[in-house]
Formats: sequence, structure tokens, C-alpha cells
Amino acid sequence: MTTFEIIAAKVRAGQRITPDEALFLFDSNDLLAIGELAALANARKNGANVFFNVNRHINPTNVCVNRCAFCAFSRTAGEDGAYTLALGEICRRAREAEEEGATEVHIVGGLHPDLAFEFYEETLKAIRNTAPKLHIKAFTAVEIEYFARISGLTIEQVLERLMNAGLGSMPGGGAEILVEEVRQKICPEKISGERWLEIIRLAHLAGLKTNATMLYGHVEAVSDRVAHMEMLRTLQDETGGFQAFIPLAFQAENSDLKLDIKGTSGLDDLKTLAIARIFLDNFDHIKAYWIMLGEKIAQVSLAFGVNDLDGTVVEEKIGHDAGAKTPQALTKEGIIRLIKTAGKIPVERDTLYHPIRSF
Ligand code: V47
Ligand code: SF4
Repeated sequence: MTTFEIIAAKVRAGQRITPDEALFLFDSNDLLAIGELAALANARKNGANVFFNVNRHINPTNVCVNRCAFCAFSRTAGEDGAYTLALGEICRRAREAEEEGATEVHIVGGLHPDLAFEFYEETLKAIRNTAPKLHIKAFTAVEIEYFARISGLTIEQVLERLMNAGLGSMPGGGAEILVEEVRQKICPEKISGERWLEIIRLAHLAGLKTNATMLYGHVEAVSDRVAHMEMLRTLQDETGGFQAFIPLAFQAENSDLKLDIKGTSGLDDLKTLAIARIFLDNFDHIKAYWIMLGEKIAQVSLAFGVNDLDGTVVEEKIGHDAGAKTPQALTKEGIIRLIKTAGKIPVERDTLYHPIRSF
């Protein structure tokens, strides 16, 4: 049997593939054969259902002490374009989201040098009071670690206090590429990959569900992507706390990370999503984040193993500050149309993947 036939036989039998086999797939350009296997692996888990949610992103501040090389969103305090939203404005946006039918707010921001931990705790409490029906998905592992540092609390204490204030789950940002050598090139000031995994482990043990992202298409090798996914798969075996894996296509335009390539190719996007679906056999959901991929690739990815199109988003800053050409928001109707015209069944979900309604 050829290597591909061995991999195909494993996927058909519901068996796990090895990192070397994932690498073999990355080195192959037979996109349709890889996609077919990914579609099979996905159909087994999710049938023809494709999830989306009605949500709104709020980024309370873009002031950040880290200044990762790839990030065009962050500013140094006092720099042109630096902003911090008042608590009232955060609540106004949350209330507006709830009134417009959102079930989730997604809150992440920079590591502000002057805001105290209590500000974040108060933010959660204020949102819970003004928009009690919203699930609050907030703060990456990077922010949680920063809160522990500025407050002198342990990670466990930070998580407990935030959960008491209304934190419902955590997004998957800050993972980038977990391999240390790559982190030194793209985000030397950010917590290590090992620390990211440790914070997420503690969050899972505290009872929080999280996602996991992977920023790809910059200086990393495909072997780094495989190593990244392998670390996530191992942690997922231990905790089962990850919901979705979300590959984030690097937006190069306004980034300080100057590369010869200008963003990822459609082939690379689809191959990465498909291989993730095949390799991460213990993740229920692979999410195509249309903001970074474009609506068309995101739609096509539904035939390549993807079963989640994220949400309506409403106002996106991180990808758009970096030059993303996608719209700021999709309407619920727009997402439903993308899914239906791909021949799939749109299912609105809540943050924890309970179905709300099929269309
Ligand atoms: O961690 C920053 C990435 C992430 C760029 O969990 C960039 O449901 C591309 O994590 N090009 C934040 N990406 C966004 C994020 C996310 C988004 C949607 C859903 C969920 C979820 C999580 O954005 C950062 C970083 O990896 N990012 N700059 C850029 N130039
Ligand atoms: Fe700060 Fe996050 Fe941007 Fe890095 S990616 S500079 S930690 S906001």
C-alpha cells in the first residue's frame, strides 16, 4: 500500500493518524483526496449539519505591552490610534447585541499596562447585569496569565473570580504556533507555548470550555503546524475541554512581520483545515473563521471537513487592522445562505454547541 492508502485506510477505520502521516499530507498537493478523507471524518461526527452562532466581538482596548510582530491591532499607550473603551460603552454594545438576537459576546483585548484586574472582573459583572442572556466568552490564556501577574493571584484564583463574575468560556487565541523557536520570531514577549497549554489545562480543570487557534502562513514550517496540533491533541486526550480548532490565516498587509509572501493561498487554507479535521480526531469541531479566510474559501471549506462558520461578529478589529478585505459582519441570513448553497444544513448554536434552531 502507498502511504496515502495507509492513511486513508486508517481514517476510514476511525483510527488516529501519526504526526509523520499528517506531514505527508501537507507535502501532498492532492487536495481533493485529502478533502474527501476530511469530509468523511467530519460527516461521521456532524453529518450534514454546519454550525454558526450569532455573536458580537468587543475588544475593550488595543493597548498592549507585548507588541507581537504579526499584530497590527495593538498600540503602545499614548500612540496614535490607541483606545480603551469605557465600561458604559462595552455594556452598550453588549446590550445592543442581546437586543439584536446575539447569544454570545466574544471579548479579547491587549495587555493594558495600567488597568487593574478588577476592571476585567467589573466588566464581566456589568455585562451580566445589562445583558443577562448573553454567554460571555472572554480572555485568551495570554490575558489570564497577565491578570495573574498584575494581581498577584494564582491562575486558579483568577479563573475562579472571573467565573464568579460571569465568565462562561474562553476563546482560543494566543496559541499562534506553540513551538518555541517560531514564537521567538513572531511573538518573543508572549508567554511560551508550554505556559499557554498549562493555563488552558487549568481552565479546563476549572470547568471552562475553550477553543484552540493556530496562526499559520508566516515563518512557520508545516512541521511546526503538525507539532502544534500534536500538542493540542495530547492535551485534549487529557482534559476533553477543547470545543473547536480554528486555523487563522495570517493577514500580512499591515503587519510588521515583513515576508516575501503576501498571505496564504486558497490551496494551503483548504489543506490546513482538512488535515486538521483528519489529525485532530478528538476535537468535535473545526471552525473556518471567514474573517481571515474570506467568505468564498470559508464556504468551500464546508466540503473539506469544516463544520462551523463562527458567527456574525459585527465589528472585527484584529484581522481588519492587519488588512483583511472581508466585511466587518455577516448577517445571520448571509451565513445561512453560505451554508445552504453549499448543500449543508445551517444550525444556529449557542457557545457550548447546543443547537438552537436548524434552517
Ligand atoms: O491570537 C493577530 C490572531 C487571534 C493577526 O475562539 C491574526 O472562537 C491573522 O483568537 N492575521 C485572536 N490573525 C482571534 C482569535 C479568535 C477569532 C475568532 C474566534 C475565536 C474563538 C478566536 O488573532 C490572535 C492571533 O493569533 N491574529 N494578528 C493577523 N495579522
Ligand atoms: Fe498584544 Fe495579543 Fe496583539 Fe500580541 S497578539 S500584541 S498579545 S494584542
